[in-house]
Amino acid sequence: MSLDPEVVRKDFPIFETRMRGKRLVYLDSANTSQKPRQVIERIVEFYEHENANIHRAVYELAERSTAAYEGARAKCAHFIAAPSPRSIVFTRGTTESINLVRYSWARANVREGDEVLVTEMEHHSNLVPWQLLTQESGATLRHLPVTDDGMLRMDLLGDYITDKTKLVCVGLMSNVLGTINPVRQLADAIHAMGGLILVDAAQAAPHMPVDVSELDADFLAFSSHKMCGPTGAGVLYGRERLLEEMPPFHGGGEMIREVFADHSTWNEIPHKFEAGTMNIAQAVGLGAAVDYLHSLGMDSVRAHEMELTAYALERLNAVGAEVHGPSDVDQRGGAISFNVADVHPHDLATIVDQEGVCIRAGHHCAQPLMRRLGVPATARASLYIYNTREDVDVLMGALEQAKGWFA
Ligand code: 7TS
Repeated sequence: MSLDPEVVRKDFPIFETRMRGKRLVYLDSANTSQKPRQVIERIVEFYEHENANIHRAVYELAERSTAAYEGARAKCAHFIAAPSPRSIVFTRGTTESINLVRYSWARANVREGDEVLVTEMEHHSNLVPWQLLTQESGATLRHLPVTDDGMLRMDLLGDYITDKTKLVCVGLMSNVLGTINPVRQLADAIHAMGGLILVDAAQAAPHMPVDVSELDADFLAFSSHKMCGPTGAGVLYGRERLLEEMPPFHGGGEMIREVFADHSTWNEIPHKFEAGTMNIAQAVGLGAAVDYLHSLGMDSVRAHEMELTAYALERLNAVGAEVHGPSDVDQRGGAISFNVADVHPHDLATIVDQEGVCIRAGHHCAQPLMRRLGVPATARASLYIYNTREDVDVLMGALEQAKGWFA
């Protein structure tokens, strides 16, 4: 089933809003996505008909809210082909999911002399927690280099994944380069050494089918707000065996089984990791976002983005932009970073905004990658299900204008 972005657009009320009197051209979905009516209405419905705290009361209303929340968990499990909802922990988002692994699994398992491997293209969310962990534990943090065209140096794997490596932390899709990384190959390499792999799927989960078994991921993180869902919700998938063994993250209500004056015992997974009152409505909204994406079909979502990315790359090359990352759409998603000679990315973003076009400019929370690319910042247009060729054309017209101003 192919996806018609003009039809999809009609599900998103924000596109009725005009920007400076013009059509809203939203090309910043790698940052956060827009929300379809189906998700917005589900959240309203929850607050109007189901709202109560979860897991703690016997009355009918609390049973409804608990069913909505746990139903969302089951949807998320299905979305990434996880074997059981028990392996799905709700968090605030990718950043919190990664920090959960840092504080819980990694603190208990990574010691002085061990190594943690990240890549040169990680988002700060999948880098800074590992800097903090290795500084604290005396372990060594290593960075798998990136080629000039934005691919991982897989030829160096033998040097970077050794019997000292306890954890590999890698993004499935880069938020800057769009690169889809060979995560399964990395998983096989680290598993052969007895270590684990954590996959940052913040950019992949919204844009392509993700299957934790196919990837052989030990941990996988994603955020609701980048995939049509509300802010304040996200997922950490973990293998059940690992989650069972791991110490808790936050302490408080709901994550306990029994509490004594001086010690406590823990609830079963995944509740052991969900302390206090969670973002219930947001999790329910994430469940609705999963339903929405399923109704489109993740294969169709990916196919649409490949087609539109190919078009955007062709047009960017034609206006003489320097595009970073792979040129083959089989190897990349629709987050497209570029520089236009002599025009600072922030100026570009400001000029295209005059035409109602939203793009991001800056370091995209990937400063080490900017240094590797040899640029202080890039402009980034990122595509999603509601973007059309017309959106790309408007951007290109605006870029031509910007070039003219600085010529
Ligand atoms: N990992 C990747 C690959 C990301 O792209 C982002 C957010 C995160 C982690 C953090 O996600 P959060 O939901 O916890 O904030 N990326 C971007 C971006 O590219 N522009 O703004 C945020």
